[in-house]
Amino acid sequence: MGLIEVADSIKSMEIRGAGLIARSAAEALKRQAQEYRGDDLGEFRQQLNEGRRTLIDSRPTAISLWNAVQITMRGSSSAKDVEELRELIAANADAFVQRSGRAVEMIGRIGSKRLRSGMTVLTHCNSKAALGVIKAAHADGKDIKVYATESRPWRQGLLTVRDLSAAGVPSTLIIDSAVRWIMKEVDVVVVGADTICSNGALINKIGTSQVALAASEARVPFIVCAETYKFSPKTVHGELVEIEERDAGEVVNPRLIPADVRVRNPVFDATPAEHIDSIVTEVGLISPYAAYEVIVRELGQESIFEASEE
Ligand code: RI2
Repeated sequence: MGLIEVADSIKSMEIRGAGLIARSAAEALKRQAQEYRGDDLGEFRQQLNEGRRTLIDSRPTAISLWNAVQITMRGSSSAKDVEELRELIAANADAFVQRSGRAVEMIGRIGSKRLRSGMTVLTHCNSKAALGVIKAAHADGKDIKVYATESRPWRQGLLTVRDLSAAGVPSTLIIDSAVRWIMKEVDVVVVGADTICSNGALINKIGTSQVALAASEARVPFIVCAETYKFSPKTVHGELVEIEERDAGEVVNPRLIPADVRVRNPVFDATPAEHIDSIVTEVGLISPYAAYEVIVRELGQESIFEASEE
């Protein structure tokens, strides 16, 4: 798949999940670099920069995409010729993809320690990182049951229950509006992340903040699973995360409602740090209030500088 096709697939959500879009973007840049046939360094750089922009613009909310592209392009301004730049991009992309895979595995190991046998977990949408935690606990022989929300309008909950069923984890699908009613049977909520802000707020699939409110009210711990490349250096500069609004046709067939009725389809929302018990990252389980530290230590001052340049 060429870079434009990857960007289109991210936009149409054939490629989805904040981690997967990040890995796919890094690989798309690597392929674009490998396929460049000329020997003009300036032209090559320009093509890569255009590719970078196309990927970043494919979905606006998940910072994983921006971080992946930045990390893949890092050091490219000092390359002396086409070959050196090509090799740098390929090495950066490979390192990022490996890092991402290891991070999801590590999060599974760390997060699973918070799940005890006999627990009922509620998860929202379809997060590889969150499911990694649940499946790791199950693989450790713990008796875990899961409530999975449907996650309208895309119904990623169906992917979640299929994945859990294949792993042998008993799961029950519920509609999104059943969350507060079901919460009395839940011991812990485990969700993924599209972006973690420097103030510890979580940006994740629409409805996450309602799940967090219901969990907070019922004193059920709310755990977020996020690789460190899901933390946002842009938010350090006070930037607000753009919440993607998708086509209303994803929510309802326009022929079923009067023409004067407006339909909105925001696909992410923000959960403040106060409703988050902890964030499981590949470098450990942290308080949401340590988000700024994670940005500085794991993504580096360089990323904060790059974010200010955008
Ligand atoms: P992993 C998804 O977004 C969901 O919001 C999910 O919680 C998040 O990405 C993280 O997923 P979308 O692409 O990276 O379905 O943990 O809009 O797989």
